[in-house]
Amino acid sequence: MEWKIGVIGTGAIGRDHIRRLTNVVHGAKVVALSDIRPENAAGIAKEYGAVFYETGEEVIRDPNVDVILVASWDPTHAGYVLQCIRERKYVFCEKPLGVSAKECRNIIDAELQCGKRLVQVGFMRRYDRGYRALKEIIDSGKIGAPLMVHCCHRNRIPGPQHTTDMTIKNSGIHEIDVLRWLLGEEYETGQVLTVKQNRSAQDGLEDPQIMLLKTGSGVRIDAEINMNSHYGYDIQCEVVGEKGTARLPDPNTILLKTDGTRSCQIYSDWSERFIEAYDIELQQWIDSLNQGALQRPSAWDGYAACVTADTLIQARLKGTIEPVLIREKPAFYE
Ligand code: ISE
Repeated sequence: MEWKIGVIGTGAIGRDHIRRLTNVVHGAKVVALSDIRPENAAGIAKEYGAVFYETGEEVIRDPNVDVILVASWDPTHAGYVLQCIRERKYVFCEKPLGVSAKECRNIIDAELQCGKRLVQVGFMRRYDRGYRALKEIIDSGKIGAPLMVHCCHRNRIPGPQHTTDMTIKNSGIHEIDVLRWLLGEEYETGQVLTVKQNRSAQDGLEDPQIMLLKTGSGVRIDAEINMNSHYGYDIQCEVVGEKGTARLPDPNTILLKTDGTRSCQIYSDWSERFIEAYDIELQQWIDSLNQGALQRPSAWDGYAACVTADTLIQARLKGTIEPVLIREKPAFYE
């Protein structure tokens, strides 16, 4: 079967997903799209032979559209996802699921009421080969129980709209999700440290920030979220266990030895670094639609990540350590 997909948002990630759904993924066809910049989206619609709509609502309502992919501006995600649930259409929503825990709670309530899982959230790191290998090692018990995790998430430069809150809610949210998944537990408390600020950070942007999290079993996590590394896009994660450590591998790159130097390329952004993870993620999403059994990350995972991000933002503003208060998980999401 070929799933007819409507894409909302044709910025960097939306456009990349349209290319992927058309040229890489089997069993999918992009048939409709929209974007707040119509001049941009109309051209892409023409290029891919899709119908162009002025609004995302029209994409969702189109009877020719079976399923939706939301890749628009973060504050619009929750509204589109709720409309998809009302229309009983499957929806893949790029992270974050909403810009507040409240928005995500509304999505969970709507999905529970509908009685069918329709939502998958685009936390693509769970599909990355390196993170999967790391999870296998943790689960095998080879390094004993995890005690600490040290992470860094470095972007070369931030986008022009980037804000201090987005460092946690749009960037650090990847660490929040992937570490919940790696460790298989929820967070208990969160705190944010601001360190000496980078003078090249845009006006008003607090950068870098360090997120500190403690899980229910007491694992301590520190994650540097840095928007101005200048040298490249660099994702690191090391898990320290009772009997050993395990570190996320760098992606495959050629080690070059020439002119008395050793060097290797560092990717410049997430679309290169996680290209394979995105491919696998969307192929598996389509496969799961065929099987009628959605995989995770679910709306619940999107909610848990958002509660944690909200908590960290509060903790940063107040300069305190805050409890992460996640509501009881409904059996529906087990
Ligand atoms: C961007 O929106 C992403 O989702 C990337 O994966 C992340 O690394 C980057 O920091 C975000 O701005």
